[in-house]
Amino acid sequence: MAEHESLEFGKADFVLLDNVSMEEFMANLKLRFEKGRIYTYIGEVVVSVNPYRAMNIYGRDVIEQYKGRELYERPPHLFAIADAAYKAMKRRNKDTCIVISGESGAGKTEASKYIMQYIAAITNPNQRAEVERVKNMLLKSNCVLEAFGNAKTNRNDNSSRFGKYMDINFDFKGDPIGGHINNYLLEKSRVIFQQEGERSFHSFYQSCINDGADFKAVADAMKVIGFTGDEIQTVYKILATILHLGNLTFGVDGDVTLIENTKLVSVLRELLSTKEENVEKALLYRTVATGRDVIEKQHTTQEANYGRDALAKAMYERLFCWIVSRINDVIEVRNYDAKIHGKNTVIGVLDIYGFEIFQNNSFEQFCINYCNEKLQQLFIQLVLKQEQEEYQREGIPWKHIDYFNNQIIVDLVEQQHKGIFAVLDEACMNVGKVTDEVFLQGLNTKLAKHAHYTSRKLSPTDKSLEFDRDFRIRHYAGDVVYSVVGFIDKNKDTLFQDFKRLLYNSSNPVLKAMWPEGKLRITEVTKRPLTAATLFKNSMISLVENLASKEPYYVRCVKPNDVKSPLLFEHERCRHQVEYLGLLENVRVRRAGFANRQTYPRFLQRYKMISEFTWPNHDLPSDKEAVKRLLQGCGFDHDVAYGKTKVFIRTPRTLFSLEEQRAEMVKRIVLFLQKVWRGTI
Ligand code: AD9
Ligand code: MG
Repeated sequence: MAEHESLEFGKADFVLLDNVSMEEFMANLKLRFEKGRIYTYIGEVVVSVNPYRAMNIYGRDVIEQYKGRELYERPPHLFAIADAAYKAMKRRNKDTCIVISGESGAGKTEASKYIMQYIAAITNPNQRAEVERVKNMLLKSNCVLEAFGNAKTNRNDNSSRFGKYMDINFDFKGDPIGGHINNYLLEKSRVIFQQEGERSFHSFYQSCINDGADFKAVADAMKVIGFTGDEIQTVYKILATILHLGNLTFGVDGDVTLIENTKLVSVLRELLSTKEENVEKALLYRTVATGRDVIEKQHTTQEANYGRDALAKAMYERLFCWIVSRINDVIEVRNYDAKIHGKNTVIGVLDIYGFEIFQNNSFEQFCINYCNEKLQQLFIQLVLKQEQEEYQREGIPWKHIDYFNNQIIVDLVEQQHKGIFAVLDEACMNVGKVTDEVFLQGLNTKLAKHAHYTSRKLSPTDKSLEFDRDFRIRHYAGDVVYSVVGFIDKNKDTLFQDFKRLLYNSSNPVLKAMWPEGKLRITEVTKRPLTAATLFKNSMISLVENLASKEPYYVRCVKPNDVKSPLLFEHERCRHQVEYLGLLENVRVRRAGFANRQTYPRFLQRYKMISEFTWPNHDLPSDKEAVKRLLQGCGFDHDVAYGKTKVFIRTPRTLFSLEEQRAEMVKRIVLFLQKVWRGTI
């Protein structure tokens, strides 16, 4: 806790509230927001409120103030949590991760960038060239990924439309030597459709309309990262192709489907470096295998429209994934020695799309909100549940603190056989014409009794839900009505093989390389690809496993209002977020709990030198007794509890004091040994 910070700014740590009530929590949050103190702790968790204005708190001078300091020594800041994650990694040789959560527009992406800047600023004191290169790449990658993966939505002008998890690898000196980015489901439908008031991805406007200055910055960043001139040109050709596809219309002449604006075909051919008739053919026909025969089947206009849109979406998604993989190529740990020898630890930074509710919510919102449920579940598991379970297991007196466990909603979505994804996949497996309504009927049958699911059929009087179209989920962060329209198509995510072949046969090698599966003949394409829902679910499960294997640090972002105002603290909006993020429960667990715990042998191993009873060895009946004796001797007995296998230390200060005493002893022992060696003793 940052005691030197004056109380006029409120309490720097919610743990210090006089009473842990919603009123006091909110009063403190508001006071601090109004005084420009946007960060507040709950122990080691940072609660951040989006200031919606430039803050003068991220400069070099501020970085210097946080470098190497302990959390409680300075006012709450993202830099302090970044430093804590960095120190923990360095000191204990442990992988750590920083998980940033909060709803759309709450400030996650900005926070992730400040954290990366901080880590870049405090490392590589010796200015090693390779490390500087890696740092530069990591920072530059943000600009490129935002251009292609972010867009203006009605919730946020710079909304992330993909999930991003970045590992930063460090060598034994603690310098970044590489990294890796995992990206999660891009909202590609935005390429062909945007809700009123929204835009497509920034990249389209930068390449041709009105964001010219940004265009230069992105092109420069791509060059620095190592994209070749040909590659950058291909990127812009793909963007242009997608824009032209948007203008392409189909008509009918008798029973023949045709392209209305034929001039566009030659433009597309030019952009894609492919033969004219191939483009036209791929847009109007698809090759199908019937038994041993391969025939060319003409599209209906509806199918042609579907094919065109699928092509535009797939080209953009493939482009995005290719950009990520090109960035990964240049940031991957290169140094052979660093890979093989010494320790190579990791800090992971997670910045995903936040929970969102729009006028019209579709498959993408469903996936995004499920992703947020998963992260909330991880927070509950690590911060609220396991913590309390450990106290019970260790026999520490503990009064259980209640919280809402959203596992029930996670199950509703992902459970095998009867979860929403399973019902969706089942509907997609059916042969013949499957409609979105059939999927909705499946949900109504399987989930009729679920407390977090409803639809018009199940609640006939609820006029806010449309028959045969809507279902509503009671999420941890609020109710969302989803329209099933498009769920089946988006889940199947079919792209006709003819398009893949078209792109693979391009004479532009960069484009060709993006579509390796285009070399398959239709008769060779037999396996049914995994559905979008299954792929997303699997990627979320492995993401959570990965995060859970690391030591997590949390940033919980709060959005103060819906009008992007730096002045407005909308009480009800904020209260709702504090509630669903479980922040009050977090304070309660933290307050009643202990900052640190260690097994008795481990504790002794580190601190035995500071007590005459334990150094060099103790003769007490057990390690537990020895630890008791040591702590009593230091006067810390009142601040600890003794569990069955571990000692629990309540306040960080006790731990720091132990560390200081240890450092002092180590110094003395070294001096003593030096004297012995020199023969002066
Ligand atoms: V989404 O889930 O990707 O839609 P985020 O990532 O949570 O969302 P983002 O970081 O993009 O939100 O923040 C939204 C906007 O708030 C930014 O574009 C800034 O204008 C503003 N913002 C957020 N954090 C800060 C900050 N620390 N200082 C100043 C900020 N402005
Ligand atoms: Mg974001």
